[in-house]
Amino acid sequence: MMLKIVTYPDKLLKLRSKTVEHFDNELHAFLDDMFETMMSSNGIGLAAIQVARPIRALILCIPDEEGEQTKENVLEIVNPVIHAPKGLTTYQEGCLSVPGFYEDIERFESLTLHYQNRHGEACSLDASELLAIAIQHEMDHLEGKLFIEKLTYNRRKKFEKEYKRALKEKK
Ligand code: Y12
Ligand code: CO
Repeated sequence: MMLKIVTYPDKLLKLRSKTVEHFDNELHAFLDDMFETMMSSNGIGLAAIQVARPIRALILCIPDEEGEQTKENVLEIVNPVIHAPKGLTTYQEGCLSVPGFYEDIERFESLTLHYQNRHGEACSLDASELLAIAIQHEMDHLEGKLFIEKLTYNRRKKFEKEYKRALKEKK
């Protein structure tokens, strides 16, 4: 089932998401719906709060060398914790909840992630490049934070002006 994506400035996006405790069929169906929603929206990452559920779950589907995104490549990440972040890198980020806006954001270059899968099993992975960036972007959503909050004062002002204008034009 396709879910509705919450967009800025909806206050829901400011909520801190809660730990997932039940790894049941309802969670599995929700993760499947998140995947369908992300793929239909041309996204590579989606946090549960972006579809109005304040739980610590996110999905990622980083395109392979051919630029293909497949269900086999999807990472379902529940209750994640970052360990050993290293280095810094900058990437032009976008977000399905802030449509049409892209900005350079600085993140850690690599990290180890501890998390649970859809069955509640403990997992870990080492991430670098786009995967590491996407993990940090999506984990900020779990804290109620958006990438635009990392902009300098002047860039943020420019964003608010452009975004408001775009919203008006859409109406
Ligand atoms: C690097 C940087 C950021 C992330 C987080 C995940 N971000 C996305 O998946 C963004 C997707 C996105 C897709 C758009 O295209 C459509 O909506 C059709 C888009 O364009 C517009 O809204 C006009 C913007 C963002 C991971 C890795
Ligand atoms: Co986002």
